[in-house]
Amino acid sequence: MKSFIILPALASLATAHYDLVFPEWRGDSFADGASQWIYPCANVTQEKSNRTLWPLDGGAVNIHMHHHWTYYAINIGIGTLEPAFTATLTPELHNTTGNGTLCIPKLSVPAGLAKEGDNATLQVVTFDSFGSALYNCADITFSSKAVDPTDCKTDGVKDVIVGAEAAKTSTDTANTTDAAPTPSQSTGGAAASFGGAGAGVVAAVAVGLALMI
Ligand SMILES: [Cu+2]
Repeated sequence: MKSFIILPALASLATAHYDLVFPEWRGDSFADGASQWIYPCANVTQEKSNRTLWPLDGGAVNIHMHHHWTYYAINIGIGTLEPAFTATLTPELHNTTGNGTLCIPKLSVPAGLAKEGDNATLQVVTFDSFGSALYNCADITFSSKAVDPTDCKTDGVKDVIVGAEAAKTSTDTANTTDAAPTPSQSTGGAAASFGGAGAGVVAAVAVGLALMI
């Protein structure tokens, strides 16, 4: 009986999800036969073989988020044909709130991971607090000739590293015990607004839970 309650909720979520704008995704994961729920690349095959040149030390990623909030991770597999995603480019947990576009201007690739001319696949994973995950992939070639997109911008999406606000707040608290005022104390206001953002994230998570239920 429970599945009758859960399935309509999943169906409504299926109308949203996200688009991978840059690097150009492997293919339209909203098309028939594709589903972003399917690991590892939304059941989009490499038949069209479109590849985007991407800088050796990492490049831009532009995602159009349709959900109110999500966690995300971006993984990479080096190789041409369905490489295994053995490395992550997001070692810290990211949380976005708001629907709109997220531009990561330069997602770093660890030195030595790839060399000129290597093919690879980027896997973007968005997931909720239950671990339900959505996938999209983009096939790339590492190249010194890669050109950054001119239209990558963040609009309507706030991206935070989970736990970063708490760490920053404790650092600022430590700073206030210093005898002399320091320039870092001027970030107190920023810390306060970070705290506000943290509350917003909690609220957004609550909204997300409400939507899932
Ligand atoms: Cu969705």
